[in-house]
Amino acid sequence: MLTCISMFGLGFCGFDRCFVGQIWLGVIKGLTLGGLTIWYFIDLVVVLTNCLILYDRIDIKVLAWDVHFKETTVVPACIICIGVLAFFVAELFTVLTHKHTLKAELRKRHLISARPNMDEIRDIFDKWDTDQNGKLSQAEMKEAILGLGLPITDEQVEAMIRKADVDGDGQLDCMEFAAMIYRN
Ligand SMILES: [Ca+2]
Ligand SMILES: [Ca+2]
Repeated sequence: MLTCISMFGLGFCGFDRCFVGQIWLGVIKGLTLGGLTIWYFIDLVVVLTNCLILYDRIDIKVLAWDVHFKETTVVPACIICIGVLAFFVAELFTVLTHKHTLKAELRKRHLISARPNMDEIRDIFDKWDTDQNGKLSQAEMKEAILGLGLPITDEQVEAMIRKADVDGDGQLDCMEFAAMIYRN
């Protein structure tokens, strides 16, 4: 359970410390936004390391942690930990592969040059933005990428947008789209 809390980022709000009964540490951690994220990462590493190497098998007793785990939960925690890590690595790999393929495909079709300038990118953006609202929605992205003959699922488009969506509105404006192409 602590593995889940930590891995899904809830340690950032202090939920991990609250969960093990350290309410005040949890509240302080939450108020300081995970100790300005540094504390969050240290705790995350402690919990994950504990899961992966089955440290002491049942205890975490470092950095003011004082937790005693039931022996039966150690192995499931390790499995959850490996599973979630594998999921994140797989998702990152898929996104990187798709971004790479997308750019390569655009080049192959001479839609962008080897070093695309902003005009080239804006041309593609305008073509893909079929409702002309200045933003690429998930549906517009998917249609355009499928139009290039690249198979892509809703989940993959969503992950691609999520990685590039700086203002978090769930769509890509021209600058976000350009940054995604340039970052490759
Ligand atoms: Ca649009
Ligand atoms: Ca956006």
